[in-house]
Amino acid sequence: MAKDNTITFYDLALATGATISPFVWATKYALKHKGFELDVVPGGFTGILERTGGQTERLPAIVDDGKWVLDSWGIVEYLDQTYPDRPALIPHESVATLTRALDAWFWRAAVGPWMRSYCADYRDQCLECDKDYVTTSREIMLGMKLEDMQAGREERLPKISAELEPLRMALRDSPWLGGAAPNYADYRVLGSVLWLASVARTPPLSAEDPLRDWIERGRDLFDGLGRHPGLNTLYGLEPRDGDPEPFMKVGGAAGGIFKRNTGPASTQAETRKITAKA
Ligand SMILES: N[C@@H](CCC(=O)N[C@@H](CS)C(=O)NCC(=O)O)C(=O)O
Repeated sequence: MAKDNTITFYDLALATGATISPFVWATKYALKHKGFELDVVPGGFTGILERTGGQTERLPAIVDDGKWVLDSWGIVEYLDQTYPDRPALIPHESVATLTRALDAWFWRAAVGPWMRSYCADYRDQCLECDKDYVTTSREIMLGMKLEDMQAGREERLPKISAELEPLRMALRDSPWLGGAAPNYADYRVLGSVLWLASVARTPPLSAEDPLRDWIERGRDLFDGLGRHPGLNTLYGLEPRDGDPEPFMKVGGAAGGIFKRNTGPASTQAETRKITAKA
């Protein structure tokens, strides 16, 4: 049991002191959701293995009263199993399955493309001692020089934003992905958004983006956990002529599951349109 209600948390941070990793951000939120205080062990990418006494090369990692727990998902499972009387992170097994699906989609649609659009910014904001390692490892990962990969992002950013419509639609009808209150699904996606805020030196989202409300409420949770002063501004993306709209106006894409069939009066207009003779 956590002594003094405190759990040791191995952070992964930038020179600004802001946490960088989506996994580490999500885990910070998970620990706070369970009501714990964090005893933060600071540090960047260099020397994780040494810092953790040989326990891990990857973060997050926590130590709960001497017990090491690794991996963001492993930590969430541990917290819910060990502290079942505290608010659940994954209140039902379906939330685990759906959260994995959501996270996989979000990485493919957004985190990957954003990484390719901000990889040099990412490196530039790292701790001095991390810069060589981050340059080399990320250039191998991305298969290109970071500056070359990042170039031309003005072209890509509005398209990435437009891909986020499924998330906007889900949050149109619910304050949180968890329903009336946030759960690990919210923290998982929010963790990636905060990673984005830690690296993005030019805004990835429009000022009017409907996601802004959910993001900002998420940042306010737990006494402003997501409001580190080192984070960059997320809003201010201005599409240029010919760019796609960075988000759809309300009602624009509210078909299928989002359009409730309450009888013919609710569908007549659409039926007429698709049965009209040319
Ligand atoms: N499956 C792991 C993935 C963790 C992970 O890949 N962490 C990255 C940070 S985003 C890391 O520690 N990287 C160390 C490095 O790049 O050397 C989890 O969910 O915790």
